[in-house]
Order: sequence, then C-alpha cells, then structure tokens
Amino acid sequence: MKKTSLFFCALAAIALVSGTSPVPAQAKKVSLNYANFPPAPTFPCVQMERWKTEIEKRTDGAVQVNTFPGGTLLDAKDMMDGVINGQADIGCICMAYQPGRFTVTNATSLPLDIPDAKTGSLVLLDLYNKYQPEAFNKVKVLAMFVTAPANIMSKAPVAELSDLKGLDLRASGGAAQILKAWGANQVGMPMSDTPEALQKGVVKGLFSSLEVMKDLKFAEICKYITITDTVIYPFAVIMNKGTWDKLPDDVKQVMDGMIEEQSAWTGEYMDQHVSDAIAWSKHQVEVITLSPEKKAEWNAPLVPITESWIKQANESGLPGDQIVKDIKMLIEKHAAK
Ligand code: DTR
Repeated sequence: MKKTSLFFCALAAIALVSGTSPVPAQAKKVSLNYANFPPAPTFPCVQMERWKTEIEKRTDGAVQVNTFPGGTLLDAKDMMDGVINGQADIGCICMAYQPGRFTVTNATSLPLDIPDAKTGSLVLLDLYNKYQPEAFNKVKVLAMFVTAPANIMSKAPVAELSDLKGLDLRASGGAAQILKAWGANQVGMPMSDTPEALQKGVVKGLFSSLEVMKDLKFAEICKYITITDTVIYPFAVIMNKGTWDKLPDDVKQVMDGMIEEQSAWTGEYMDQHVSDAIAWSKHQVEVITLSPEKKAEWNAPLVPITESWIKQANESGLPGDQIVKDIKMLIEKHAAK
C-alpha cells in the first residue's frame, strides 16, 4: 500500500472511532424536487423514476432527485406555473390539459396518424427544437414524449358512431376535439381525476392510451375497448429556469445529454407497456376493432379539425401550414427508423 493510502486508512480509522469524517468536505450536493400529477405506477412516474436513477448515477451522486408522484407536490393543472414559480424544481406536464397554452406542440395531437409513442416522442421533440415555442420561455425542457395513440375504453360497447352519440366520455385537448367530432359528450379532466369520475358514473368511459387499463385498473370497470388508434397526448418535463441557471456546467451537460434519450426511452416504454396492458386486459374485456370501411367513416368527420387548426394558427401569426407539414414529414422520418 502506498504511503498516502496508508495515511487515509489511518485517518479513516480515527474517524470511525471519533465519528468525524476524514474526507475533505465534498462539493455541495444539488437536491431537486420533481413533481408529478398521476399515481406512481403510471408511465409519467415510471419515466420520472428512470430519469432520477440515471441522473443520480451519471452525476456520481452529486445530484439528488426527490420525486413526488400522485400530485403530492403539484397537481396537473398547477404544474406549469408551479414550476415557473419554484414550488417544484422539476415538473411533468400533460400539454393537452391546457390546450390554448401550448399551441405549437399541441399540434401533435391533431389527427395526423402518429403510429406509436416512440415515433411521436421524437416528432414532438424535433418540433419543439425547431420552433422553440414561447410557451416554454420561462422553463428549461428536460424531455418531451407522447402517449401511444388513444382508444375508447367504455362501460358499454361502442361499435358504431351512433353508439357514441351523447355518450359521456373523458378526454382532453386534441383528443377532446375528436370525441366531439364523433358526437360524444366530451368531458374534460386530467387523468388523475378519472378513476373517481368513472367510479361515480360522472363519465361512462374515456379516450386515452390503453396502458391505463392495467396501471389504473380501468379494466375492472370499462369492459369494452374500441380500437381507433387516433391521437396522442403530448407531455413535457420542465425545470425552473432559476434552478437550471444555478446548476454546475457538468450537471447541465449530463441533463442536456439525456433529453433525446429520455424522450425516446419513454416512448418505447409506453409502446411496450400498452402491448402488455392489452394482453393483460384481454381476458377481462371485449376488444372491438373497426373494419377499414368503418375506419374511413370514423375518419371523415376528423378532416376539418386539422383544417380549422391551421386556419386559426395562421390567423394568430403562427405558420400553421408549415407546422402540420413538418409534423407529417417528421412522422415519416422517425417511423422509418
Ligand atoms: N392520455 C392522456 C395522458 C395519459 C395517458 N396515460 C396516462 C397515465 C397517467 C396520466 C396521464 C396519462 C390522458 O388521458 O390524460
């Protein structure tokens, strides 16, 4: 053993006995609070735990992330402003819950046939990077991802458009527009409020990605699934700007280096988890599929949604046509991978 090592061993031994540390005071640990709105088993929280683990590992413990699932620090509606105001350092937002606030990124939830969550997550991130929307000016973006395409989960079977007429179904944002176009009675609320609304009968089903059949046990109450694969919900993980500015450069580098990886990881996790949840629910629920003719019939009322979004975006000074063109081009680019 080298002389210096012997010296540190001796110091350590003294420290063990005396209870003091021989190691010079380490650089101060950064401790970050990360808020999330849905319950811990759901995918936004699974990706949060993965990010925490990776960040703590890749910064050799210099960063500690304290996670708060289930709305224990901030709930869905307060998430964006709560992070801007510093009530949490990091938060996870579902952009569909504030449709007017995230116009550019919410364009990914137009009925443009994003095929899966991994493709959609990379499309969303590229779109964000290209347009740098003003809505995110007051935060640092750490990841962006989307759900798998939405399907109908309901207490009664939905096989025809006529079955949807006046049916109370829960959806938000772009998905809400689609339910309305199909004639359903769309009810808006965050996913975190949906289990209770289903229990109490306030809604008779929902329109979302299917992993919640397992994660939130909706298979126990919604006995029918109608496969429409229509639209995704976009999410972002954001950090308070002041917190970001104060981080050491090497920590910033680690977090920047994880943006694309975390976004793709979450999309992939979501896609796999939806398959698992369908397999898991299959013996408890009936899965209704639409014939190609019926799918065409269901798609027809959706066409004006994109047209009117482009018109409104153009009127508000955004390049609406270009944004939709970009999304279509990005879908092709990422789906081909
Ligand atoms: N589809 C959106 C987002 C969503 C999908 N799965 C979960 C799980 C937990 C929270 C949100 C979501 C929605 O229906 O709200």
